[in-house]
Amino acid sequence: MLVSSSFGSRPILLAMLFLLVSCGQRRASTSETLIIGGQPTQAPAYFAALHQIGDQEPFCGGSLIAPHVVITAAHCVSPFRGDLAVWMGMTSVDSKPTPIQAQAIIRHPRYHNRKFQHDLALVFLESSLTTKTITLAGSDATQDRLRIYGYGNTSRDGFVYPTNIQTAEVQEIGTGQCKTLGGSYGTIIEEQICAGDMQKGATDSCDGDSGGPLVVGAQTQELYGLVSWGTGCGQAGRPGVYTRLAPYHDWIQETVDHMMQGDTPLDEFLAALFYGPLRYQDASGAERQFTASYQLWRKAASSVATAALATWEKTWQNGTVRLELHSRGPQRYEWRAFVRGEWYTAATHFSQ
Ligand code: 4AZ
Repeated sequence: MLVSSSFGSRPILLAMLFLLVSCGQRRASTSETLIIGGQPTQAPAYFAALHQIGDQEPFCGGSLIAPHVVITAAHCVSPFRGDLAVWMGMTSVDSKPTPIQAQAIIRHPRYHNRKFQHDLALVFLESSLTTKTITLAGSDATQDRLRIYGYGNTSRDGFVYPTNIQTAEVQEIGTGQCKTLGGSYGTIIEEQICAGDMQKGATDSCDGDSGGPLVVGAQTQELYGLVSWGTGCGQAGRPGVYTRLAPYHDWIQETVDHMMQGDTPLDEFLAALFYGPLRYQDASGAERQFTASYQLWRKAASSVATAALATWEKTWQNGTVRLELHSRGPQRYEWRAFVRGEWYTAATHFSQ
């Protein structure tokens, strides 16, 4: 997430960024300087390149922390892009492994999309992998030598995306010092890490590196943080901001355990499975879109007698989860869900 130094111009900057990214991508040629001060490398086995099925380019990074779980930034999956998949351990976009689809996604419940705080999410994969996972770092001491990996922008003042994954070393700047840098840095909390090269801005993460790993250790790497945001890229005195993982170890462990044991709270479970927008054509042919946010679950005796306007189905650990949209008069909808062997009624939000 790129943040401009002046708060007021942020939406304009983001809109411009979007336009530039969507129309102006070009690949780095070998003669150009790569990442912000990085170099091409072999992708670590745990590195996940997030992409939308059918796309040829990744838009974010992630890390495999369990055979079926990738951790990434919440802003990478917010708003949800439907049909998310990962390429594991991919070193070059010219040589892609088989994509693995995301089956469910859980964002941190306190993720704040304006302050970019609690910027983490768990992506549960359709098939579990035998690839090596990365363990979460135990240490919480300020780190001099940290390493980043990603397919993000390699240019300080334009948009140049590399064919080969890039890596660079960055240095941690204490949270207290980072807060004094002003602008958006004033919102930094202990659950975030500032890292970069304060003097020269020689190395940094940038747009497209988001969600990717910030690791500690040379021989055995451990996951210390996730690329989150920054004010520009590779500017002196403007470090990159990362989600610190140590404060979230319990949340990560519990969330993974609950999903695997099948006792995730119902509304959270449904939102995790139906993470993409639910599209439906109404009687007039207009497309409506429902978001994956469910509330007020009540047990229902059965499904309603009327035929559903639309149904969506997902499987999770051999069980089928079914969502039905029913009509209750003009512009009035009722949701029914079959989950863990019972029918429920629900309220959901819909847009457009
Ligand atoms: C981004 O937009 C982004 N310089 C990530 C990291 C940094 C800036 C922007 C840090 O994904």
